Amino acid sequence: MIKSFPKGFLWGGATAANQCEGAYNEDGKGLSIQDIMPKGIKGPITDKPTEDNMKLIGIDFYHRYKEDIKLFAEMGFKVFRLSIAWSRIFPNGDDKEPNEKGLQFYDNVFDELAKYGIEPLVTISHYETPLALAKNYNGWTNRKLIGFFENYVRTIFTRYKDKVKYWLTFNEINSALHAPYMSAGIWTPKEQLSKQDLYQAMHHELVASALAVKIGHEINPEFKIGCMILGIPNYPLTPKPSDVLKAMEQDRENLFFADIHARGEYPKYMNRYFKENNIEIKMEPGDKEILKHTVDFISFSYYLSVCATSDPEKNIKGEGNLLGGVPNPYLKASEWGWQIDPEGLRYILNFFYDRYQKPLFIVENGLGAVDELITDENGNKTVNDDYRIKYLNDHLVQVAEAIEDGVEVLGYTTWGCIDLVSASTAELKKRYGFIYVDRHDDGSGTLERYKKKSFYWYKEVIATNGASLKK
Ligand code: BGP
Repeated sequence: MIKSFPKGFLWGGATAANQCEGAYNEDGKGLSIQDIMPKGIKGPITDKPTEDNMKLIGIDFYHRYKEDIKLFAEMGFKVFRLSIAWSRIFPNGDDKEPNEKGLQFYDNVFDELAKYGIEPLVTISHYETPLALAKNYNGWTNRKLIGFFENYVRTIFTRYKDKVKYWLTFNEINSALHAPYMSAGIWTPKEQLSKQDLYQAMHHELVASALAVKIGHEINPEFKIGCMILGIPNYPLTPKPSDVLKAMEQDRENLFFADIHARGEYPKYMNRYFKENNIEIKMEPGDKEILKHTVDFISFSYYLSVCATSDPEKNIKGEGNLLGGVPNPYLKASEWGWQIDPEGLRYILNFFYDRYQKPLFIVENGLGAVDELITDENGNKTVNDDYRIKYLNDHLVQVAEAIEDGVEVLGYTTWGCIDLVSASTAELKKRYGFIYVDRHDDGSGTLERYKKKSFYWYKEVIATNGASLKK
């Protein structure tokens, strides 16, 4: 029997505004970069919102949040991760005054969560930069974004200081190197961006993130503010020393971001990388001091691991969320080609904890799959998603192992606890939820919610604080 989960462990689920809220132009909301990318990162950017963009309606969380939160409460959620859509609060990003109706919406959501004793975990920027900041300033390449972000975080920290304790600054901040438009609102096409441009933009985000930590702690010293990293361990494809070094290098591409957030300064290994790639980060006086405001905890998403090889012929990129990598011959993949590796979660938890000795929070993990809605013997519509139950069970068993190893884990929120529109491909066919939403890629569907088999399974896991998991 699994006993490792500590008392007060934060069990829950995760979403992002642009993937579930819909109401993309209601109550004063401005457009976000997501509103003109109907096919996700793999498709074209359009010049204005088009009807085939599933995110414009999402799953209508904006109007149905009460019903959804009630279902989360029925599962026993202790925490619910959501993001604030920056463009609901500052429609153009650079506005002087916030949009009151946008602020009110999140007040309502937080109040609803409070009714059930569910702790909100709020991502401040989850792939949804206001479009005007992308078009008029070229997103985070422009240092001015730091000031706009500061205004935004001051506004929400002040407004919600008694309602929200846990905050995350930028979702998967390391993904900006790979998806600069979606992740950092950079309008210039990726192919035209140099490494200099990208790392300079990243410097701006990193300063903004540390500034948020500083401001947050001034506004409410009780705040717990974390960074959010796309977690993806790189294993050497073979024991060849050059493969091991390659894995180390690839890991550092991501660790760079966690290192700065957790240690408060640029890691030394980047000096060489910057020199060899002609990168010179332009810093302003005071930047180094701001970076010293380190996070209270490290959060990360975890879906898969990849391999690294020094052999160019074997360096064939497999599928993966935003990063991908060389497939591991020992692992099986999901229907979308993401390699499933529960033990990798134990590994990365230990790895992060050894490196930083800061509490960790797994804020995304889950299986995107095609679900079939059926009618059971009692006439209820449901999904027999045993594959999802197995995926989550196996990962949680490894979380328990990591806790047993001594790792401090604050909580676990499964990605897309209710079906929502996917980030990378903007489809609804790829479902993650415990709750099925009747909406389809052709736009049809009633938006009704149905409980899947995994709904009852997760409820039991939470009620037993993990003891019902199967080793
Ligand atoms: C992460 C993002 C999420 C989310 C998830 C699953 O990279 O932070 O927003 O969507 O991946 O990815 P997808 O939706 O592409 O299946």
